Amino acid sequence: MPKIKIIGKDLPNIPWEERPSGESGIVWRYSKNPITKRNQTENSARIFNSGVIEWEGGFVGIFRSDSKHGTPYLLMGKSADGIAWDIDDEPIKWTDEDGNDYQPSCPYDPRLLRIDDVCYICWCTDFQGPAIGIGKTTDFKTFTRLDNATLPFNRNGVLFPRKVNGLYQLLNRPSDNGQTPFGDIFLSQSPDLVFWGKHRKVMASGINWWQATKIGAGPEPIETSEGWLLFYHGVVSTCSGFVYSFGAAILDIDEPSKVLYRTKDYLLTPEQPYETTGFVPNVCFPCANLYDAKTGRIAIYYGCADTYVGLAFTEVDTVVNYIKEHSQLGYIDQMMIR
Ligand code: BMA
Repeated sequence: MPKIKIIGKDLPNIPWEERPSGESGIVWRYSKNPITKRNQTENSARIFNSGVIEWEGGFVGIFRSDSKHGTPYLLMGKSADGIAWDIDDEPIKWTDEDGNDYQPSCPYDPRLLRIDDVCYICWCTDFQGPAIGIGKTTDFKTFTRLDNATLPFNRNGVLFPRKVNGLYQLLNRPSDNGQTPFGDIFLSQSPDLVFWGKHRKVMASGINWWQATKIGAGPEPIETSEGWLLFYHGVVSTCSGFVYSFGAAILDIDEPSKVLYRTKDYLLTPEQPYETTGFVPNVCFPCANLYDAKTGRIAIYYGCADTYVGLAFTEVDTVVNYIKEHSQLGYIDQMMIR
């Protein structure tokens, strides 16, 4: 039994592999990474930054697929073990709440989570520039797209798995229309997933080199007895372009715009060939996590080099204690900015 409690379901069948002997990382990679192939479906050139949840005893995923002409699509997949995936070749079809056709243009980087009995998908959508799109489903057969949650330009939107203080909580990252050489994490709140306000700043980039250029939220935050555990990506600009690593933070349970701790060092950085070589080299981009309340095991799904999906593992006691003991907050993180 972990000492730090995860508030969530017991999911004994999430993907898991013990930390290999000789491995000292707080987060360790699955030995058979990557878990998706380069041309996994007929029309996909690459499948990577993707969302996953437990569903009816197995798992469902909403996958980012870049087509061979370049446009990204969202594909649905199913898996019994969370590792071997059967992914549709046809994109998800969306309707609005009245049943009218309502397809997103250029959807990518989906996050998938459940609030009560409804599953939500947040993605980056084209709204005359990147913005946060939101949709929902209760059966993974019909998908309802809601109004976009933000104006352009914004990326890396993810909801919390429950309301806090009666409001839905959406992490997001104001951006630009291109490759964005800046970016901090903000929080927006809503009573109904339609009207968003009470915007708060959560965390800034810039404090350590690996997260100097920009940061962005990863998977849905995990509720623990120590606060919300959030994996997030951090980017540094180098002579050869951006390098995407990931770290983690603990946010206050009742006031999630307040950062309690965040890792000074990255937890995972591109080192393996499938992370350093691909369509966009040097990218580790976490988009999903599965967690088992009973054992404290956490499986993290991350995009590798914009080409594959990889899996990494950690345990709640290990990672939360590490974050607390190796934390460095920036000046801005400690200020309440409205
Ligand atoms: C970001 C997003 C991600 C991608 C990353 C690295 O701006 O577009 O989908 O993984 O760049 O290319």
